[in-house]
Amino acid sequence: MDLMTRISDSLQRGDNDAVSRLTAEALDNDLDPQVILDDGLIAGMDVIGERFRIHEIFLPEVLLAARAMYAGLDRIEPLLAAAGSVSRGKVVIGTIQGDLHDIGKNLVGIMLKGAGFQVIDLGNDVSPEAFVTTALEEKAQVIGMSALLTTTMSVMGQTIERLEQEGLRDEIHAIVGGAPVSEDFANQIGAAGYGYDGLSAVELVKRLV
Ligand code: B1M
Repeated sequence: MDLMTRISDSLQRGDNDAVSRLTAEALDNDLDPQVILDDGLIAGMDVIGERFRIHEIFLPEVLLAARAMYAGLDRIEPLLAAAGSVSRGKVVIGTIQGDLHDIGKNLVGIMLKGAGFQVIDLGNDVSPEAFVTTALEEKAQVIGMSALLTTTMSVMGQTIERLEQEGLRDEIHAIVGGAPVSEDFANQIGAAGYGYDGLSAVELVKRLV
């Protein structure tokens, strides 16, 4: 079995020690961190998501898989986030109010740092007020919102409305991403852009700033 399949399988079993060890082994073998991320870690998490959706597994297994995902991410983060010394701009990121999923948001943060942006991470369950107030205080050019739940993704629109009310729409660009989010949805709520994954989020922020 190849290394990427072993990483994916170990993540699905929630075996964080194995994920950490195999990720280190892959890096020692000079495999590209982005490939380890896409073909090992995210591939394993996709299987978990599908099995959870069809009720083949339940929350405890998903939590173990998330812990294993972080064990792998800890290994590759320093390589993905080898940021340049000059800041290209400031981005406030967070997962929107009502939503506790933070793996994808953290990945986007790591990639932005790697591209030389200063990232202020507000964590998860972040209110529209907190996004806007922090962006103002920190003089950030971009607010990056992540959502994984269809039930609460509309809160992203409330952040944009708040920017509008404060007359900040031209100054602070609000971008969105996350599994249930699409380009159409981003246009619908008046976002400055939509990022499909970490790389496209970085490209988007580079264009906006
Ligand atoms: Co939850 N969960 N979960 N979960 N969970 C999903 C999202 C779900 C799709 C599973 C399913 O049914 N198949 C489903 C949502 C259904 C829906 O809304 N229609 C779901 C559910 C229902 C729930 C609970 C409600 C379950 C319950 O309690 N009954 C509950 C909600 C809690 C809450 O938030 N209030 C819940 C809880 C959890 C855990 C805590 C157990 C855990 C999260 C742990 C954590 O994040 N620390 C968890 C997990 C792990 C998942 C799945 C399996 C995996 C998510 C993940 O981390 N993917 C997920 C299934 C799935 O997504 N297929 C699922 C890996 C990650 C790298 O991808 O986050 O998509 P992702 O990020 C990507 C892109 O989307 C993009 O870039 C990233 C890198 O490529 N991206 C951006 C993300 N943010 C971006 C921002 C950008 C740009 C790009 O710009 C700013």
